[in-house]
Amino acid sequence: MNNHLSIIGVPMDLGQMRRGVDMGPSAIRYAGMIERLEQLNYVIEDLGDIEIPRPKSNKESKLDNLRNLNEIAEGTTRLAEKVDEVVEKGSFPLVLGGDHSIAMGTLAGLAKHYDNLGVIWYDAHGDLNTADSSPSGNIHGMPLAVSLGIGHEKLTSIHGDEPKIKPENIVIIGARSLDEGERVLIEEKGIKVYTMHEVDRMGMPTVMDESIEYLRGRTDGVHLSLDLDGLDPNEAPGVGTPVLGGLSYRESHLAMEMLYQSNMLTSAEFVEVNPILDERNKTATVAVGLMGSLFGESLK
Ligand code: NNH
Ligand code: MN
Ligand code: MN
Ligand code: MN
Repeated sequence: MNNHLSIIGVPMDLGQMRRGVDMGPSAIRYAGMIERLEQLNYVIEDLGDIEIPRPKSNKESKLDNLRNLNEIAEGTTRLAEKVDEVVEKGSFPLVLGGDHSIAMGTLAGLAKHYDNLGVIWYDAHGDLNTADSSPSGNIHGMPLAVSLGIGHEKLTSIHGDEPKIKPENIVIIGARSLDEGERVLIEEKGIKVYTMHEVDRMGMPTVMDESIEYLRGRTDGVHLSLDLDGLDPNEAPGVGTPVLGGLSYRESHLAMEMLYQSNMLTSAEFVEVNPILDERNKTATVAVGLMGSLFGESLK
């Protein structure tokens, strides 16, 4: 693994309706992220936080079932430029959310450097909605669709007009809440999904072995987009849209360890940590623990 890490905080809460997720980057830093990673002998630079615009008044904010569209496009464009820069100089981007809408920016920045970027989407949700299929108008339910080039032009054109990823390079893990339109898209595009049903039946070791093997053959880089609500709300309560029956702490650690051992990861983001909804910063602490495993802790 690249031993230069660049940390980018994204205090974004505009992609959903629970305030507080903008404090995610602070909560994760406060939980000791830098110290934890420094012990693993990485060269770390903390680039601080991306500037995110303030939301408009409520009336203006939900045009076309896309809440805070313009502000999100602006903030994620800044993130894309930063991620692009970091990869350009040969460092590993580690992005801290913020709600999951930020993934549109991360993937747009990465897309400038990979023709076949692999994406592991670790999440209770598919985030494959469009304005037409979204039950909420919340853009954090849309970033995977947008990155495939499906959605509002203002979002699909962030940092480049081309689709940022291809459907066959995606693996979704931990899904247990998929909207109807998302199921249709998964079917239509042939996106690989390990729902909780598959994780329960096959076990995490097989799910990760298969995912790694699947991506290794077809990708030239792999991004981990980890939504903390992929974990069970008992273990990660500080998230805006908790769904029962999630991945355990141990399963998630194993997944991170196997990703480290695969030696294929080229970028990562940890999103949806909301310290206001949390219990004593537990969810940020879990995130930092998972980073420890992702960056090689168990093997030292
Ligand atoms: N699918 C729902 C929506 O589009 C919920 C999305 N919430 C998430 N996604 N946290 O990861 O609004
Ligand atoms: Mn570049
Ligand atoms: Mn998500
Ligand atoms: Mn989610």
